[in-house]
Amino acid sequence: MNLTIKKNLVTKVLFGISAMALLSSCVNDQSEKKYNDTVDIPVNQEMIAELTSPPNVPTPVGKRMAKKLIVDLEIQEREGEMTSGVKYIYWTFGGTVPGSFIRTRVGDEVEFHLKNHPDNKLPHNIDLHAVNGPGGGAESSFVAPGHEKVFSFKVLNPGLYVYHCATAPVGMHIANGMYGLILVEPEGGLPPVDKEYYIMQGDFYTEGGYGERGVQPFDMQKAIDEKPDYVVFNGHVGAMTGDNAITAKVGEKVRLFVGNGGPNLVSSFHVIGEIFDKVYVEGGDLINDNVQTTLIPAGGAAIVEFRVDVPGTFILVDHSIFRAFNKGALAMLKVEGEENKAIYSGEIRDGIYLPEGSVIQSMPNGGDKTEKVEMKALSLEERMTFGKDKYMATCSACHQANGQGIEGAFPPLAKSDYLNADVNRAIDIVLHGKTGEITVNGKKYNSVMTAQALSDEEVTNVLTYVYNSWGNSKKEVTPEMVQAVRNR
Ligand code: HEC
Ligand SMILES: [Cu+2]
Repeated sequence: MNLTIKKNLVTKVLFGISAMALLSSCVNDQSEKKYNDTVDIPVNQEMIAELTSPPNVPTPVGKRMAKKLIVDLEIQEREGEMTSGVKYIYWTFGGTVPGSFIRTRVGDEVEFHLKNHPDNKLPHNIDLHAVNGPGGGAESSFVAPGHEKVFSFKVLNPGLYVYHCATAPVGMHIANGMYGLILVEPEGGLPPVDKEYYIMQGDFYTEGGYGERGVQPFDMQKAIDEKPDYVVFNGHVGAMTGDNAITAKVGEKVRLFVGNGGPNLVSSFHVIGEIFDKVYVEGGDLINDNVQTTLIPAGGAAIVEFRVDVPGTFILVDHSIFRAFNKGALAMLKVEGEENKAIYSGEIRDGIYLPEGSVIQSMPNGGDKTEKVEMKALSLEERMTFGKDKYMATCSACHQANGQGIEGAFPPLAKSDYLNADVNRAIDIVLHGKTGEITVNGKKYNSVMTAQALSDEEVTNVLTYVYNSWGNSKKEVTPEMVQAVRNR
């Protein structure tokens, strides 16, 4: 009943708008017509919306008729893990970051129930970019802990939309994870594909730097300065890597619903080793073909589609690349199936280029055996200090700030059984690099570590630091040990 009144109101307002448009001889009558059509789409039945946690999405709408769609969403403030050993208090729509995925079609009448869990500390609300109305629903949904607000809206425009909390301080509510996606499918639904996934980027600001342990509170100043410690997909580092990677089979068509909650950064979304066959630019009607990297604004989204042609692990990144390798904006798509040598040959030949060359390249200036003029550590304490500096400058880009590594790409040094088993082998790896399959703490890695251009003193310091940190075996490495390995 309430809805009919609203609908009439909307029609009247729209009528007013189209009259005005006519007066100002607006040329855009095509889209104006579509607009009126969607307002007039009738709804008869009622249905409870299926809501899903990332990276999953609800069943496609397909050919279903427009309905009254009941969305039941609960706000939860809860502790989660940003990265190993780092806790963060997330504010969430439905218990996850990003919040539950909502799937609708044009013409649906959404009856939105926003519940604020009684254990929560703060009031919240919701602004859905798919809503035509004041604050995108924010004004009608402001809800205190232990309460529920109900409001409804007619879904008019197809596309992929962000929703977020808009309670002051708005930036802080968004920075704590209060965002998600609502999809509005066109009449008849989006064309079917084989796999669909939900990914959303967000930037996080903590008092401690990247990887600093313990419960990390939100840092307002860093947020204002737009200097995030973490930039991640789906709420935390590694949410979609290793065992949590999304999957597909060779030949399948994959559709990713990609959003960006911000609060600050825009995303240069890219899949390493894939080309997007199709991008619904900014989540709207415009389709761009054959795209390498697509820009996703803060508070915006895109739908990207591609067929996976060959097996392997494809890395999803924000191509502002330090965010990927140093702040967490890295996810994985694992594709299984038959090789296709016509599309990708793999390594055909590993030719020797330099007479004394090896598979492993040295960094420029590498392998320099002459001792530079440098400060020698005089105590274990000094070794640890120099070693930590060197670690942060050289090793942390791959093995991460507290040695936790990145599953599937860089093995951990923290509590590494491989490291602790053999100190001479570790020295050899730092001096000469490492390639080929190894198993570290039960997980396989098969990648390349380049030889590090470090002096004997530097290798001694960095490995002493590594062995005396993060629960490792506390071995002290000496320059003599390094020299012995270098000369053997
Ligand atoms: C460019 C990325 C990169 C950098 C920089 C790097 N490593 Fe590695 N490291 C790797 C990869 C990849 C492997 C695994 C190689 C393989 O699969 O055979 C590895 C393996 C290791 C291993 C053996 C496996 C384990 O987890 O115990 C040790 C020890 C190690 N690295 C130490 C270091 C130290 C110390 C530094 C800094 C001086 C460093 N690495 C710098 C990428 C890197
Ligand atoms: Cu909020």
